Amino acid sequence: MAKSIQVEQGDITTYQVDAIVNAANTTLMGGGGVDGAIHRAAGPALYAACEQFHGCPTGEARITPGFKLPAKYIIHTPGPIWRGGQNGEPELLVASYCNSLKLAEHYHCRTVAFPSISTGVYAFPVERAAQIAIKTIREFLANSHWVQQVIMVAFDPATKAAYQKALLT
Ligand code: AR6
Repeated sequence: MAKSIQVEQGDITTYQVDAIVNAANTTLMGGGGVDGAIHRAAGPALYAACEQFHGCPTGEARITPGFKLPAKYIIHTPGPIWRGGQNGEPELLVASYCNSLKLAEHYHCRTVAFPSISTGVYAFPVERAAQIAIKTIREFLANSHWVQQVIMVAFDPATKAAYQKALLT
């Protein structure tokens, strides 16, 4: 199977892939946005599994089962909070994508779905985030063994357009 990056609009909690990524916070104990949607859909066992980690630093990633989700695994990564762009935000966003993909590779995942990390509550400008995400995923796929297909799942048309544009550059 050829490696690919796809951009789609949808609800990431419905994706039947090996792993979906959660745009979490450093407590890993749930929140709003996509994090809230994933916790609601996966059920309370996810909360109990996340408790064991005692949090996660920004840019790192942790893995749990998917529980009630169609996805086999959930990879949780706290992306950076945008504070003007001079505080390491781009590098931390690269780290979130990279460390999530490394975990997916380690767990032999072939298909991985990402939400638009940090561009909701965390206010990272979406055009810039999309360029960073696509570049990081491309570089990772060039050397991956297990990971074959990465799907960027946008929740709204403007986010989808930003990732489609990044895919063409
Ligand atoms: N499927 C795909 N994308 C979604 C879904 C969904 N079901 N729901 C929302 N999005 P955000 P962040 C999109 O705010 O900026 C949480 O409270 C959303 O429209 O979820 O990384 C955490 O606990 C946006 O495009 O994540 C943290 O405290 C994108 O997902 C904080 O928010 C990311 O928006 C993390 O903020």
